[in-house]
Parts: sequence; structure tokens; C-alpha cells
Amino acid sequence: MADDDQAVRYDVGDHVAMITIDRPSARNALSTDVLRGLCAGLDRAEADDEIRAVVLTGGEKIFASGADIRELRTTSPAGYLQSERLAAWARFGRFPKPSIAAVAGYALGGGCELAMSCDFIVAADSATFGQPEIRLGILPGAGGTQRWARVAGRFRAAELVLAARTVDAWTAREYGLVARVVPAERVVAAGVALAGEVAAFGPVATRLSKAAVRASEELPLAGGLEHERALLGTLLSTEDHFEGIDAFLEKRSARFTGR
Ligand code: CO8
Repeated sequence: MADDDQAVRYDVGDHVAMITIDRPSARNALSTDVLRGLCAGLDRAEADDEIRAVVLTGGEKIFASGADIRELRTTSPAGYLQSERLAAWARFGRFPKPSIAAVAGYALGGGCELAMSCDFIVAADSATFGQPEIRLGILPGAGGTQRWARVAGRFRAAELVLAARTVDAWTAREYGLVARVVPAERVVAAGVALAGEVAAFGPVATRLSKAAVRASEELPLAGGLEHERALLGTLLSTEDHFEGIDAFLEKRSARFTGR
């Protein structure tokens, strides 16, 4: 589709990359082209040592309306299992730098799952989260059933997934999904500000901290604690660790280099 040519934008600020879905005619539906654009943005942000955090957004009106329903109509089960779409979702899960979703308006279906693939969600007061897949005779396929149950509990997840209930920004915050709620016109700026806060810390420490927190989704407690200790052991020998200590003792701001 012609409007997909520019459907994902990539902008760079001070140690922060912003990846913006811009496909308003389809309410930022996640077509294969959009997923491809998101992957390209993440590849670029990962490869650039200057980038220490990423903001993922759809701007100040809508985050994403989910999978592209027109594409879905022609997707067979076999095609789905082998599709570029699945590879894209795996890519989102593997992105190693801190990521912040700045969500305004609807984050539905795959759009909600995309926000949940990030490390923080900053929501506009206009945000609406939901998993309406059941209306299309399917279920969430990019983590929605599992992540909602872990974040909000099985019974709230059932309401979202089985009854297609949506939740507003404050309810999502009460559920533990959303870090903060801000006016819609400030949501992108708030995401960038939070990314800037994270980017000010040592990039190796933030990367391993992300890995440690993410491991809690996969590992039982004993294994997670072991993993945490191993990552801490790695950080104890970094230059940034000594810089952080020296900066504290010398009462100055630390200058982290990622070494
Ligand atoms: N996909 C494709 N087109 C869409 C989508 C979408 N998800 N959402 C909206 N559009 C299109 C509409 O068809 C319409 O196009 P047109 O102007 O050509 O008629 C245009 O965007 C505007 O849509 P609306 O008039 O409906 O806009 P509103 O502002 O009134 O409403 C909503 C916005 C609430 C977002 C509404 O459009 C909506 O409910 N969209 C569908 C939401 C949805 O059901 N999402 C879940 C999709 S399924 C999924 O994400 C998981 C799939 C996992 C399996 C993957 C297998 C491959």
C-alpha cells in the first residue's frame, strides 16, 4: 500500500531513538510492512552505540489498532506459522536496549502486545488497551494471554481476552501495566523524557538490568536469582561501575561510557 512506504519513521535525539508508526488511514494497523519498518528501526537502534534507549509510539492520536485485519483475512494457519510476522515479534522480544512505549488512543490486539513488548508504558489520558481478537474468532498471538495474566492476574486477563473488555489508562495503571499517565499532547515528550532518564545510566548496566528483569518472565525464582547474580558479577568489573562509585564519592554526576 502506498501509505505504507513511510509508515514507520525513525528519529534520533540525545542518546534516544524514536520509532513512530505513522499509518493513520488504517489507524496504525500493524501490516507486514509496518512490522518490517519496526524491525528496521530496532536494528538501527541496536547497531548504533550512541543510542541507549528507544521510544516506540504512534504519536498523540493512536498507538496501533492491531494486526492488519485485511491481511489477516488471507492468512492461512501454515502461512502464519512461517510468516515474517512471527519473526518480527521474535525480534521485538530480543531487542536488548531499554524500550518505552508512548501510547495515546487505542492500543488494541497486536498493538497492545507491541506496547507490552516494551520495558515501560507511558500512557496518554486517551489511551485504551484491549485484546479484541475474540471478536474476529481468534485469540491474541503475540503474548497477550500470557503477559496480561502475569501483569494483571488470570481473572482480569480473562475479562480482556474472553470478553473483549478494554481498559483505560488509569485502570491499566492500577493493573500494573502503565508506569504513568499524562495528557495526550505530552505523551511522546513524556516517553522521550523517561528514555532520557534511562539513557543517562551506564548502557551495559541498563542492558543487563533489562535482561535480568525479563528473565523473570521465563525462569523460576531460584534460576532467576542465579541469573541475576551472574549478571551482577559481569557489571562489577566494568569501568562504568567504578565511575559510578567515584562520582558518588566525589559528589559529581557520573560520566558513563559503556565500558
Ligand atoms: N486492520 C486494518 N485496517 C484497520 C484496522 C486494522 N486493525 N483498524 C482500523 N482499520 C481501518 C478501517 O478498516 C478503516 O478503513 P477504511 O477507511 O478504508 O474503511 C480505517 O482504518 C478507519 O477505521 P474506523 O473507521 O474503524 O476508525 P475509528 O477511529 O472509528 O475506530 C478502532 C478505531 C477502534 C481502532 C477500530 O478501527 C477498530 O476496532 N479496529 C480493529 C481493532 C481490532 O480488532 N484489532 C485486533 C486485530 S487482530 C490482532 O491484532 C491479533 C492477530 C493475531 C494473529 C495474527 C495472524 C497473522
